[in-house]
Amino acid sequence: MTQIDEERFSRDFVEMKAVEDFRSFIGRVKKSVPFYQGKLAGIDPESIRTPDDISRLPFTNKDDLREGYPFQMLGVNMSQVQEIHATSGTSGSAVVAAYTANDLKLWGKAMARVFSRAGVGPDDVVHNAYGYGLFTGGLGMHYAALEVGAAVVPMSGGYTQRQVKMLKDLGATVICSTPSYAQHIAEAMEEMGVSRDDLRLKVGIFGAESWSQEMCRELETQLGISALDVYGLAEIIGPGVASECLAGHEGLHMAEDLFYFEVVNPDTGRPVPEGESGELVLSSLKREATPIMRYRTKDITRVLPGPCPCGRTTRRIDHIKGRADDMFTLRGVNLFPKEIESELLRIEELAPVFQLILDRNSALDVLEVHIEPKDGDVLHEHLITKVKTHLNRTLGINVMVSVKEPHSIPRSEGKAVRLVDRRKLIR
Ligand code: DLL
Repeated sequence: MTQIDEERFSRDFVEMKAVEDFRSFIGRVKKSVPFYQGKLAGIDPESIRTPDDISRLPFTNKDDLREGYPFQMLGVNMSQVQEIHATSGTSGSAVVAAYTANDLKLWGKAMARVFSRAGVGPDDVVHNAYGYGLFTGGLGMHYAALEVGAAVVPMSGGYTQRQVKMLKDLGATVICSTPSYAQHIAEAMEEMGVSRDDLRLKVGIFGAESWSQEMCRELETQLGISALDVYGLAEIIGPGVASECLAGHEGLHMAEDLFYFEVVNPDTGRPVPEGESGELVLSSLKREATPIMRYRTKDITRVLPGPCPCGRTTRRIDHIKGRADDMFTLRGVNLFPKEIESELLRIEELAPVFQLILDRNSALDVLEVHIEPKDGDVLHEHLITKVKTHLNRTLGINVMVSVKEPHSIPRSEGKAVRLVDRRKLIR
């Protein structure tokens, strides 16, 4: 069966199978993971008959995984583990994600679907600029290329001028990186006098961070590609949980036969009606080494209604709006960094980089927006007024604006740090 066939099952079948798979998943994790033995004590797997039954089971959150560091969440013997990844742990201890041989097959399958949705196959050369290492981006894309029979160039991040040279010399048709790093590569191309016509790129597979539609359009124009969004997280599998197809930005197809998903109200934990925004909750139904039940991702999205024109029947989620952690409130307006990115990218005089510094002035949150002019000669006063007025008109917020020297805002080689929250440092 091809990846496409697996994504065209009838909805009734997918939904019936999902509950069945969930039931056996509960039985399995209850036996194999000590953490779930405690958490699921008193719950009979056989009592799980409907999505509503699932929605009443306990959640797992990041603190549970941190407390389980390094191996308490392991559901197999170490002799069965073949690969171990970990999240960076910048805001607490790291979280370990382990894989058995079957888990690596599962990951390959999920990632092959990502590539097949993007039209990538044996004739393609994949330039992989996601970081290789403990981060799952590099190897996830690598396995996808192997699975669909494409040639892969394992660039990893960094050495940006060399990235441009290799893109050109090796005739890459596919680029994989974070969207912010792709922006940096596009900027380097311009400086090196390399145009999109010197490259053979046709598609970009971008994810691991929030990015706006404006950034997507910019990358499509700069690189001459379809820029597709891919979503995932190490705790569940890595990249491959969901991704866009070539139908034209119609949302991200969920691999819902491999990963059970729910969207819940972040305050109450109860499911939201279809189409309403909430927090994505994921269960890695088939994972052996570190299986996770009802994981609170903190990622905010919604289920898109109706079928996709591409013919796949899997449900789709909207682009991730942001992480619940990254949302801030300015005088009553709730905002995610991506919404500010959308607006800044509409201002022509600005380079496509920015940083947001969030601080607290007595009881009120204040936001300073760091921007860079595209052209060093532009009047700073003019830019400051323009950005302030634009953000006030479009988002209804008052911000401070600081114009930085060209090339002084740090460029990202992986996940960009868009928001520096100084309030957290004060607390
Ligand atoms: O970022 C896996 C990945 C690698 C996804 C390459 C796509 C491409 P983690 O490092 O565990 O895994 O970070 C997971 O990144 O909970 C989201 O907050 C964020 N994230 C991932 N993909 C997207 C996306 C990888 N497409 C965390 N849009 C997740 C927005 C994303 N945020």
